[in-house]
Amino acid sequence: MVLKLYKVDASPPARAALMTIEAANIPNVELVDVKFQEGEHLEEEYLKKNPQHTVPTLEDDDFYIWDSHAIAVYLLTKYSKNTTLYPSDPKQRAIIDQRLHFDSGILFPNLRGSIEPVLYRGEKSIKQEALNKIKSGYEFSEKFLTKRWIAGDEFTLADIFFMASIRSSHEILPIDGAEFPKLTAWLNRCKELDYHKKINEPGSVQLGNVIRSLLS
Ligand SMILES: N[C@@H](CCC(=O)N[C@@H](CS)C(=O)NCC(=O)O)C(=O)O
Repeated sequence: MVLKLYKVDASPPARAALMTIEAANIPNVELVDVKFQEGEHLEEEYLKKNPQHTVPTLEDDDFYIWDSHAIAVYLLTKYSKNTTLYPSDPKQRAIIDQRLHFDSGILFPNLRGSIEPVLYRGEKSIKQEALNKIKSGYEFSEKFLTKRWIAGDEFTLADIFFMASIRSSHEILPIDGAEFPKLTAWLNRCKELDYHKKINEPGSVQLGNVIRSLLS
């Protein structure tokens, strides 16, 4: 078995996949850095693996899968069957899936939409409308946090994905602790985790620094 994860450290979805691998103790995953600046993700060799040219992409022998959410669920169901990160109980799983779709459809796209004009189109500021969308993601997340973790009493895959997108968004629009007390307390709990310290914090700061360096 050869498992390879193609990633970029500043990428929130790549960090979510990396943290899933750490949280579930999935061994022997070779990490491959994709040279974004040099356009490596647009080269033929990468496009054969993932025609959508996104990171992360997972290679499992001759099988390729991309989208961080699909990668995480694949890894957990294949290599970590009894994990509490993604329990088999239909209702628990449905809540986690709802949160994952929220990340995939709202949290991460709102972050990506806010920084893409700066990263790729030379814009020198982030539009207020884009910041409002990020804030709306914080508002919904605050409402989801009726218990300790994003999908209930237990730490799950949902927390890993929200950690990646929300900690990164915090670099662009700092979370106001008075306005979002539950979200702030939850993020502080996440900050205690080893893989947050090792993977998510430095990657988020790296992303923030790149954006700040491009803003006027
Ligand atoms: N929904 C995808 C989003 C992946 C994504 O947009 N990744 C960005 C980096 S953060 C990327 O690869 N951008 C390069 C491109 O789209 O060409 C996932 O969760 O994996």
